[in-house]
Amino acid sequence: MAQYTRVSGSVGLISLRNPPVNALSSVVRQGIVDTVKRALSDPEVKSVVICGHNGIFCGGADIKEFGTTMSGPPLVPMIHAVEAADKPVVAAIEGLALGGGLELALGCHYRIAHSKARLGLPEVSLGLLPAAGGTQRLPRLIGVPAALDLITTGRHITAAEALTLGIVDQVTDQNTVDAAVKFALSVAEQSLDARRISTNPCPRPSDLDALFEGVMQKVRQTARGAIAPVACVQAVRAAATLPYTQGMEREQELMATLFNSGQARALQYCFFAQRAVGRWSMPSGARWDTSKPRPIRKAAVIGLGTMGRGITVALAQTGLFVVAVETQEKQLMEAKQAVSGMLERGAKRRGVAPVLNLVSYSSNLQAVADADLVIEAVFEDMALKKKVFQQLSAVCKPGTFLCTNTSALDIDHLASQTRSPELVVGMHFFAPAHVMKLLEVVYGPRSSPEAVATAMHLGKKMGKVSVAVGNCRGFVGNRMLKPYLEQAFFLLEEGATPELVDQALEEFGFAMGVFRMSDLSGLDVGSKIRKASGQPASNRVQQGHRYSPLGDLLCEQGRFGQKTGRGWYQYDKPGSQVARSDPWVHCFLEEYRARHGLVARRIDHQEVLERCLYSLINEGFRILEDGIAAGPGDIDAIYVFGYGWPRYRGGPMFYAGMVGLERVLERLEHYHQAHPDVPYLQPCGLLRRLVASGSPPIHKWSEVIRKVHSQL
Ligand code: 3H9
Repeated sequence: MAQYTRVSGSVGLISLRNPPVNALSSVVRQGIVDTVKRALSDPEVKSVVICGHNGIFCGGADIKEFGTTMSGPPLVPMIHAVEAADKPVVAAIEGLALGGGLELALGCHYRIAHSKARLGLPEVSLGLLPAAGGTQRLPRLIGVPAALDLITTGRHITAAEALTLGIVDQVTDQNTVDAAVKFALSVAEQSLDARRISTNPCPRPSDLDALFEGVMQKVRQTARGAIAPVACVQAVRAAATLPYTQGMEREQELMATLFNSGQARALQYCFFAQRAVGRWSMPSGARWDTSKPRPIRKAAVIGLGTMGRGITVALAQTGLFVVAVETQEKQLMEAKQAVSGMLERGAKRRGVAPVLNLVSYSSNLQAVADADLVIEAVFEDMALKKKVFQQLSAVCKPGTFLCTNTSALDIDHLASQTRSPELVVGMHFFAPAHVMKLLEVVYGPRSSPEAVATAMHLGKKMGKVSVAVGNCRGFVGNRMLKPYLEQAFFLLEEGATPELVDQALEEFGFAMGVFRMSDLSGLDVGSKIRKASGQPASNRVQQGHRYSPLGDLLCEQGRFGQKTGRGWYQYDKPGSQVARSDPWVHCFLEEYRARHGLVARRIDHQEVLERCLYSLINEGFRILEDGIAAGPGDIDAIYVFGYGWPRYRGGPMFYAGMVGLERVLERLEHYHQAHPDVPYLQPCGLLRRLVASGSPPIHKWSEVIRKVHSQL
């Protein structure tokens, strides 16, 4: 709703009230229409201030209303009515003015912002464009290039930047509403002619065509198939080339296309999935989010390889004291330098002082004795990790949480090495750990809700999307990756090239195809792990199932990926990132096929996508069936934030729903018939159950999953 009072004698004060972010729900829009009318018809009122309750101006249109039947007054005419007012209307921007919130402010005649406020038009990240006049007013106010930047990236800007760009008229450190009321009093009698942005011409850049061509090219490249950024450019172009009314028509047309697209639905689903992963209950019924996290003041990291270094940086940047331990002196010195460099570069980027003093280094495990939480990040070897956990259990003060950054190993096995298994959880970071958003928090059967809550809370403080998952080999992300990688190898055996597979996946929207990604992360790591688990290379059958040793055979040639300058591709020099096709790999594949009597056949993009993605999705259903992930949204958040799954496709489980569960089932059946020795292609029981239940929408899968669990 919107509350109305008269202050300082002649200022009508309208306050938006819709916690937590004063989103423009139908009730709020109705409230604005009513209170603006009231202020304008009150002869005592000479000017109006619009503010938001509770320190937030407005977070934009109410996303929860999208996809429902909209009631209440529409946003566009509501903002027009504000702009058309014959008394000055001042927006008092505290906290946030985002999306429709900023568009409302642009409809006001003046904008005063608090110095800590953030402004932006983030609609593009929801698959939309600022369709309440934002694409037409902003370029008129700040020029086409700056508007294009803000609208196509959706980035939030500070009040200071907004002032420099000319979006706000004044920035204050004082009480924003008081400053806005004072301002409103000072402009009460002034002409509003030049203040109605929609009536002003849009500054037309001289090189308009070249400008838009350049921007469009850049946007298409970074969008990788997302349609909203492209529509944003088209809408701003309309502002620069058409009169306002026609520009608005174009804005609405483009919005209608986006609004009804699967991409907008997927992106909005991701928005809510990202927030929902923090609210989850353990299968025992104990809710970790109601069991309080314990405060962590001092953390420790054991093992300073790539992962340990990244985790150390991420913890220190959160403001925690960190003890970084590496038993090998040489590696410790190198790590110290690397961590300091990362902290300095990060601080420079963010315009803050580096927090080098928060990190202390030691080669002695005793140094972690008084840490509240320890994250073990030594090499992925169970025997080594077990030893570290035994030592930690002996060294650490009682109550210290012991976490492991393992990407696949059994958490419970590690917990059993300690005196207090309830304090053991997995904290699976993704490389580089100070950059990647995802954190899998893995609970074993004995992990206490307090330990899970503490790890989840710490992850959130570190700016991660933390997802609680159950304990099984590979947890959620890597468990699903296995069939995906396996299919990619099988496709090579059957006649595909790394280039063909990668191209299909990149066209689908992945930032990198599976082989380019393997070259980046290093082929030797997986190979070493497979060797450690006793899997013989070169064997094409393992445990009665088809297996491809291609990755291991490549490693035997010293081709570890980018780091050695050779992998599935060739690179100009070790460490270079520009992948070039390598005839050696093609010969290697031909020889391999000849050796094993395999006849290469033509493989198209569709088969690549179906086999790689559907086998991954199939494993996702198994994970839901096993109760390892709480729901499809958790799996999708993991894939979007940790594995480069294109956000505009919503994550693998959402994508399965978009494709149609019957279709996924039918294709899996087809491929399993063709490859009966590949168990990952055998459709999972839950998928069959969902199809038999009429393929309900994704938010109703939980009902079917509950039934499956109750029958187990
Ligand atoms: C738009 O405006 C379209 C128009 O141009 C044209 C229309 C014609 N609506 O993120 P948090 C909820 S599109 C409904 O955890 P934070 C959120 O779900 C909109 N609900 O907190 C969560 O609920 P819960 C353009 C919203 O402090 C709670 O608020 N605007 C909305 O980390 C707290 O959120 C945007 O894209 C909303 N608009 O971050 C802004 N916003 O507690 C989207 C938030 O039940 N929002 N909620 O889980 C954000 O980016 C962040 O939420 C924000 C706060 C920065 C505001």
